[in-house]
Amino acid sequence: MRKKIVAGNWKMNCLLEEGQKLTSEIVHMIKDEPTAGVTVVLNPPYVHLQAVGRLLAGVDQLFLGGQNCSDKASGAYTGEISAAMLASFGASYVIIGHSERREYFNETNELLTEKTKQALSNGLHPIFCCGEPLEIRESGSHEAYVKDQLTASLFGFTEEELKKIVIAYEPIWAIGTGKTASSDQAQEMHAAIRNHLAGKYGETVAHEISILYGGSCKPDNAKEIFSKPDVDGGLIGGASLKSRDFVDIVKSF
Ligand code: 3PY
Repeated sequence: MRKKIVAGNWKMNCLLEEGQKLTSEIVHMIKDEPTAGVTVVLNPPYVHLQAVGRLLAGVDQLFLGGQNCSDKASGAYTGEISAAMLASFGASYVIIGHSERREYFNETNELLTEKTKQALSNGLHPIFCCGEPLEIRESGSHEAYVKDQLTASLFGFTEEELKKIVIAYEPIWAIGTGKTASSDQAQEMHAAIRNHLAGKYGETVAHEISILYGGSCKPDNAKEIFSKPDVDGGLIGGASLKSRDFVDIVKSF
């Protein structure tokens, strides 16, 4: 059985107290409401990792994650945060290659391989993001585009390494735009991604990989999207900043 995962990507939002309040509310709701069988990951900004991690401690289902990590292990890289540092704060996951990082910080497929290596060698599960911009979707080459991203960044990893990676398919045209891929569009891409993984690593491995949908996922569309056979959860942006919405999404399986 593949893991069902809902991960909140807070992006550059929440001051310390807001982040603590949000986390406490999520912790209480998750404890009080049945969401068994879903792994929930909170990915706050780096500076809140310790405070959020303390609030998550001891809640079985809840895990801490980073939004990024360095491609380097350590050294004179001012402003960078290593995967080992994230792990030392109790993180279990790290988002790699979000489209905002690819676009605004020029992160390339090659760099993302190095970041993924760092994450894996420090015991973190990378949540590896892929997805196409609007013009690629409109040209009809979205499957090829996303497959190329995965091939370029991930296909050098061994089977054992790949099994630790979570894939997040996030069509860029659905991020922060209020537009969502339809559940059929999501299923089509998730199935294509799984097929692509199967072509390299075999069906058994491909069926073990959780593939999350991201891009304006909300309580009112999560149920429909999560009902699709190849959708194993979501990477949630804006709605992860509202405890009620986020937990309702967690309850959408
Ligand atoms: C979104 O839903 O907007 C995201 O970018 C999730 O990572």
